[in-house]
Amino acid sequence: MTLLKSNDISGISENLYKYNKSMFNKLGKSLAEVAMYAVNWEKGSYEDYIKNDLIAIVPITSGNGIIDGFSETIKNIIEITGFKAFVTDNSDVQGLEEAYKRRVKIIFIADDDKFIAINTCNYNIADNSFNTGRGYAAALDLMSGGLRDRTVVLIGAGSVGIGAASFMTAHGAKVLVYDILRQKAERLRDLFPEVEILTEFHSALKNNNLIFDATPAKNIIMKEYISESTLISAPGIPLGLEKDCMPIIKDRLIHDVLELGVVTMLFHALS
Ligand code: 2YH
Repeated sequence: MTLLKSNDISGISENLYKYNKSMFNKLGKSLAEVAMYAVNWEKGSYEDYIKNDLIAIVPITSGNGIIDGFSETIKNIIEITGFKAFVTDNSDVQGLEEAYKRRVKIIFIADDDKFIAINTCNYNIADNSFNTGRGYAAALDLMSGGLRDRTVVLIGAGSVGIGAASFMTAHGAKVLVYDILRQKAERLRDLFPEVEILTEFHSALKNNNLIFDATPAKNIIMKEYISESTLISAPGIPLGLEKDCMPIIKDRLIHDVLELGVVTMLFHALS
């Protein structure tokens, strides 16, 4: 799991408008609409939620401590969807107290291992890794014109991979999973029996044009795997593509540091 550094998130807030626009250009939907699709949102317009629901982000000091700019960036990502959010003045328990006193609907908190959004009314808990997987799978579905009966090579069977597989199998994709630890691939296959385990992903990447990279490994996707029809969803930090792939794939690549995962968490917590 990647522990974010201040450097990883600098620049996100300033570029949110541009990011939302590029999402629309690639997928025909805004960030919020992709997230709603990812969580199978069935509550219609979210205008009333925007009017009534307040969201708090509580900084957490445990482990490696507060990441400079993290909470503020989460707040800004949430606000691009129209919701009102604030970072509590205090951290940890006092921050939680502050959030409850202001009667917030959703609380975002993250330590070194887990990042969740809690719905204080219905007790829903939205996990960042699982929802990042779902959000990016929804993006791949939209970018490809639908995953039904299409083959997707899924690299990485951790919690992001599990989230991705849950969306993709539910939408009729044929998922081929590879993990460097076979046991993890088997655990994912136990959850989704229709998934097939790959023992070697290089030939699978050469022969398939839909790729989901759910690993934090560097340089595993090389230029030779990329054809004119290749589409890649890659939430991993750092990005798994070799540098020389970028000019050819950038318009057919979904990748960010936090944005889509956070907005998908929000809609999961609200649903
Ligand atoms: O970056 C992380 C973890 N790797 C989350 C894992 C979720 N997939 N956590 C952020 C820690 C934030 C810090 N405690 C703060 O500023 O509140």
